[in-house]
Amino acid sequence: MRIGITCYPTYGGSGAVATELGLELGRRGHEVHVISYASPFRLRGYSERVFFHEVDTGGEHYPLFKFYPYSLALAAKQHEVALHEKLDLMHVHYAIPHATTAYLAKQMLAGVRDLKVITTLHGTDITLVGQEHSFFSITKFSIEQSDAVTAVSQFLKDETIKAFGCDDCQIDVISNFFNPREYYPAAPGSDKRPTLAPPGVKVLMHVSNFREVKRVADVVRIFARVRAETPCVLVMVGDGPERQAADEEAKKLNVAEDVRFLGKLSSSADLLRSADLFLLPSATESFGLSALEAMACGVPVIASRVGGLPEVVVHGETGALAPVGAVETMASAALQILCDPERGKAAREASIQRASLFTAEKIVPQYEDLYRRVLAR
Ligand code: GMT
Repeated sequence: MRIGITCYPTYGGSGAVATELGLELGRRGHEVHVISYASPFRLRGYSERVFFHEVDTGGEHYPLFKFYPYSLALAAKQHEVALHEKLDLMHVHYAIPHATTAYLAKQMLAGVRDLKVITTLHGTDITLVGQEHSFFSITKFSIEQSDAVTAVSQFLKDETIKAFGCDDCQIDVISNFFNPREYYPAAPGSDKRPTLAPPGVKVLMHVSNFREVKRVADVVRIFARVRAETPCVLVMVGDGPERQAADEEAKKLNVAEDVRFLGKLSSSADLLRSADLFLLPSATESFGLSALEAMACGVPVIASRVGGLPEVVVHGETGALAPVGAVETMASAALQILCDPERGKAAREASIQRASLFTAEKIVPQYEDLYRRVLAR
């Protein structure tokens, strides 16, 4: 198939999933055209059958525009690529504005070809932004006009139906996945652990875009509570608006010397392999791709019991779930895993086992099936 993919290129789960999907589809013989305003952070180097098309973001050219109409430039680029590359379908990730621009591109192409539009809902496009008054009607319209809609968890499907009331919308749940070539447990002695902490010191890790929803100050609070009981360091991968708040919390709690902010990395797999525990105390999370990637590396997860996280993390087996903001509960669950070797080993094994349900090999064919069904209509 000839497939267009549009996603946000920035550090975050939706861009990561969209790019990993594109790379996997390329490996499986499809031709993939990724369309966005920058090359997505996980699209590294050359990959056979995967091509990137950059959308102009305007710069200083048009004094008439107070705001550059990026969405129109994107729709025009999606149409241009679909026409010239003879795309069968456009798979957009994150509804706003991608599902809307793809709808426009589809209408522009009508008469030449019926470009099928598949929209994958990822999270805040439904739970936050899409429900804001200014975006509600266009988000609902764009979802309803898509030829197929997928959600990354059952939670997100239910939320979409609840929020937008599209009872007859057919939404397929296709879970996020990981690439086992990159995310796998460490072989003894092969990890980066010695560069992160001396022997006997535990490594706690968090990976995110440090948005408010991630509650990174809670990550630091949980760490401080754990550190009071056992020697450990906290490795923070990523960057975003709440980084300073996390930094300040670490100073306030007198743990800053053991908190390392590594910034944005295109892959955290090597680091995850060196971790003992992953923390994801988010306010909401439609799936929690970073938790899945940690589990794939054999790292148990302590997370909030919200959204789609219970579909990934199994409480008491692959880590623990607790109410949002329950720092004490999360810290004591962390200590049980870190300080009881039997429990830690069981949680690591259970994490690997659980993650194996979400490999690319199991999930990507579900997208291919969906594409075939939509093209056959
Ligand atoms: O919806 C978002 O917040 C953005 C998105 C992203 O680009 O990081 O994250 C969402 O999509 C990921 C991939 O499907 C999920 O793993 C995240 O749970 C989800 N984030 C939230 O729901 C907050």
